Amino acid sequence: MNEKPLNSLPTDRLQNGASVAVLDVVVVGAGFGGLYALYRLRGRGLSVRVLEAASDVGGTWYWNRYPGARCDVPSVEYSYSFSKELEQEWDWTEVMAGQPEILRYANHVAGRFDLRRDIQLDTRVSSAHYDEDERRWRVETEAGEVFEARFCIMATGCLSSPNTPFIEGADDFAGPIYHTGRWPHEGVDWKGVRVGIIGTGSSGVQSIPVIAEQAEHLTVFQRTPNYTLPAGNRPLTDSDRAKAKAVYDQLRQSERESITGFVLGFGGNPVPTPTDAILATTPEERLAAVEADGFEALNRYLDVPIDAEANELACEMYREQVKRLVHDPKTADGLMPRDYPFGCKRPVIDTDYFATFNRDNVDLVDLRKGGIDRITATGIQTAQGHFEFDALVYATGFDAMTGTLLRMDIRGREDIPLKATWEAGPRTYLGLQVHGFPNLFTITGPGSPSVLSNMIVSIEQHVDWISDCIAYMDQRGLSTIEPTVEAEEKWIVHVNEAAEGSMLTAASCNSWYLGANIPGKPRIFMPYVGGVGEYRRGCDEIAARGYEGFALEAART
Ligand code: N01
Repeated sequence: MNEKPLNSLPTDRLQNGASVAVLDVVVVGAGFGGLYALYRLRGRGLSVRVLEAASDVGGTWYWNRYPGARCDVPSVEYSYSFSKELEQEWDWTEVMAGQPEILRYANHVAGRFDLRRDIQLDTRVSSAHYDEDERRWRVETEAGEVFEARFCIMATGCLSSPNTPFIEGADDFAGPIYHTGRWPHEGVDWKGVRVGIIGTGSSGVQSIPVIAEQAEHLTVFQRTPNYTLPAGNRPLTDSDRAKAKAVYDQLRQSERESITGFVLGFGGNPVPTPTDAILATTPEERLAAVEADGFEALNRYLDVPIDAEANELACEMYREQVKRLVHDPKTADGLMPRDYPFGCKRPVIDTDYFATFNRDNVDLVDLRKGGIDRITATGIQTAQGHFEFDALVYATGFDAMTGTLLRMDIRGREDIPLKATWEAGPRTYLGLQVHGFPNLFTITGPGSPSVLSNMIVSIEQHVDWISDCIAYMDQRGLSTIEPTVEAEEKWIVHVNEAAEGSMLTAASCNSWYLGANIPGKPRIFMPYVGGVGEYRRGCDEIAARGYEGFALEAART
């Protein structure tokens, strides 16, 4: 709940009889990005208000409450580093924390640092327009409230607009339809329920084993099998926690300098450094590796991410292990990914995913053998027949990275909409700013490591950079900052070059990184693949050179 009423904002003024809150900074979103932005900017003495559509803080962890939701980064790394006290007082219970625990952590942070008094919940932002005369952002909510601020920070998350594909007849279905990204807070009682689930990305792969345990019957509609690896999750012991707390400083430093923003992998063990070339192995050696280490055998090879032939050998090893785990050969075959490289999509982690298909109450419908025709009142009609259900689950993902920004009416100089500027795909400088949109910042925006990294490490880096930038401007009496066209163009070229030739951009890869999951979305590789450490150094150097590539305007006198 809000602890402070809106009318206690620092400066209000009347406009056409309505009250307008005037602030230094409006932050949109109270997930991990928005919470830290508020903490940091308020600490600089700025007036800040966070506007959040949800009824509480937590962002992605507020919405994604589906059964089995869990982080794919070890909990001691998927946590804030800005407060040593917070690090020491919070006790994670599992190597990879589940959604309820991460949400508790977000709430703890909001309370611990007295953030709630500047967060306005149940407030969906509908538009943000730049007023060139006033050099201010005018942010409006769906309820018609107006905020004006020198700076507007979009902390709206990368995976926050659910993708609900149009399937003919969905409105006719007699039972409930759930989306993993908008799960009911009261949970769902699956006892005695026949469930159909569409989608086998991270959300599907995580929820399928848990729903299967409770439902009478679960049918999985799979369009593309995924490469999913066991999370190796386990409870943390007191000794694990003590060890982690003793080395937090070194751990954070290593994360900041790393490529991905995390240094511990599945099971909380250090990410192994690959040493062998798969192309130099014999079929017998590869088979022996699978026999000894299962999916983990794939971690050994350094040529798999960079060489298509090597990658295909790894895919064969992957399929071999699926065959070993799934008893029914037809189901095993259906679950085997083919025709696209290992590592082209975000790695999925699971707990007992393949074993779930050995249960009597679980069936796979491999949509490659005949797709969904329509949803009926009683189930799903496919080219392979009709399947009857009491409830349906869409685990169909998100309009990633740009979806949430483009659903708002964001307009920059000359009233130009962001939608028009990004018509052919997102354009940013450093994933932080867009030319033509002065003083608008995007936390973990497209063109930054964002979704390729430990999000909290990247969030903290962006917020710190933005906070330092605002301080720099205030110290020098500067009123606006925005990228030059040239700097933005150069950065886009660099982002594209960095991803070229990797599995991430293979022609056969249809990932949400490329926008390929949304019909009509331009196929552009959105995140920056150059690595968290190198990116951070680049951003710091740009700031040290007086914000090279940005145009800064002096305040009007
Ligand atoms: O979404 P997805 P997600 N008919 O887009 C299928 C993060 N995350 O929510 O591959 C039939 O990956 C679609 O099929 P296809 C994480 O970054 C993290 O699972 O397009 N099927 C696919 O199988 C992750 O990468 C965690 O052929 C349809 C699925 O739906 C990201 O969120 C947990 C369809 C969508 O998979 C997104 O994951 C959960 C249709 N019309 C999420 N439309 C962690 O572990 C779509 N599909 C931290």
